Amino acid sequence: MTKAQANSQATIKTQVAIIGAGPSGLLLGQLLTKAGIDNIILERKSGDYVLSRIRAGVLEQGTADLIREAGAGVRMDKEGIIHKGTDFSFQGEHHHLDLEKYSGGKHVIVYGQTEVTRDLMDERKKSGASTIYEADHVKLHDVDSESPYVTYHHNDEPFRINCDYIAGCDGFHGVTRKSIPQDKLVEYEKVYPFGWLGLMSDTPPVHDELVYCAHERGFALCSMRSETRSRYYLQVPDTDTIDNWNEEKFWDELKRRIPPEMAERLVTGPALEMSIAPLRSYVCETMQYGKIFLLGDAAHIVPPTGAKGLNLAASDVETAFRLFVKIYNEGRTDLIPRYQEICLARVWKAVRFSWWMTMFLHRFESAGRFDFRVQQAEFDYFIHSEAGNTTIAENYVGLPLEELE
Ligand code: RFL
Ligand code: PHB
Repeated sequence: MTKAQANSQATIKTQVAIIGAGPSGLLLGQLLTKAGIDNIILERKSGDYVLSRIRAGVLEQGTADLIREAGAGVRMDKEGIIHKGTDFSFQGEHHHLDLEKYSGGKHVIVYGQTEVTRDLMDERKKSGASTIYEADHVKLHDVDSESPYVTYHHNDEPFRINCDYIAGCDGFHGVTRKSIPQDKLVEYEKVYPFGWLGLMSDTPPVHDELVYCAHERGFALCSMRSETRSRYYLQVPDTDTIDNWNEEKFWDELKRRIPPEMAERLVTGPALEMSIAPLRSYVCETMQYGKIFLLGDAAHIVPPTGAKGLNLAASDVETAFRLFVKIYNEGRTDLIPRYQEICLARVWKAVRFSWWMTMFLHRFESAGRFDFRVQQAEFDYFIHSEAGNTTIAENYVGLPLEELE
């Protein structure tokens, strides 16, 4: 445990206590450790459990740069696949969008969240910084005082961490946001009436770019993790559970929603994983309170249609990290209010884009014939206009992040 000192009361001292070892917590921890700022990560689950969650697949260039800065980019640069374009289909008609051309030369990298997490875990292990997995009953105390602390149980033993700041990287259902007084929380939420059923398989991807498919039967997405591993999604009603589905039914439905020439060459195979994720937009504008900072899914959730969740988490991490460096190296606590201002400006733009992509591409049960024709006209307009291509491309590759000062 670097710099942190344990005493006989099992009290540990650190500068930043990080709650959650998902990508936000691990990335922040790695950057802080490299900058000489002591930190401890508390994670409720085991490391293997964290790695078993299949989630994001698309990294913006800014996210990739931050992962490199954290010293965890070597495998990403070797195995990640650069995508200079992305594809759309409407009722089976296939269109290519040149991301590079319409975003001023930018691209995205296809590299799974699981692999990002694994690389960050490996680097953390090498650095000797402390991560406590299977930390139970994590509780935050005196968060608006000069001496905040965190208590938890590990192997049924109680522990206490005295710290300067608490970084809540514990996802949507975490404990950190719940530790902010309810009357101080400013929240916004929208729940969509459907979810995404995802299937991962060791089969070659059906296309060399991602394909976002709008169809009257519902949305579908063809994605990938490598040249031999595919990831596909289907829009399903929010009332569906995994018991409503099996692999054969999944592949049959996918073939109906993707362009016919792709359906013909689609290689199917056994599912490595199948799960349903609900779709929601949520923003907690109180991203900082007392000594607490909220980062990533702890502060905001977007539907996955814009591939923005992990990338927003990374931009929160970048802002929090630059702020902690200013605080510890230059005593600049006056910059603390900037955290929320900078993050929210980017968050709301990504929330808007993710909402728009969801409305643009999904089938709404409540929509009538008129709405469907308007959706078709909107698709036609966006896909065939320079302005339409530009607005999708510049949002998809990621909007810029403001500096602290
Ligand atoms: P995480 O990953 O949820 O990690 C939070 C961690 O905190 C732990 N935790 C606690 N630890 C201690 N004490 C407690 N009381 C705790 N409560 C919780 C949890 O166990 C967990 O380990 O949040 P983080 O780090 O902010 O990362 C956010 C991303 O995971 C998320 O935004 C993305 O996965 C969203 N997302 C996508 N994002 C993209 O940028 N590009 C994509 O292509 C993309 N695709 C997706 C996605 C999310 C999806 N699902 C499942 C919602 C595709 C899907 C299907
Ligand atoms: C994924 O590969 O998991 C993925 C890709 C793009 C998205 C959402 C998910 O928009």
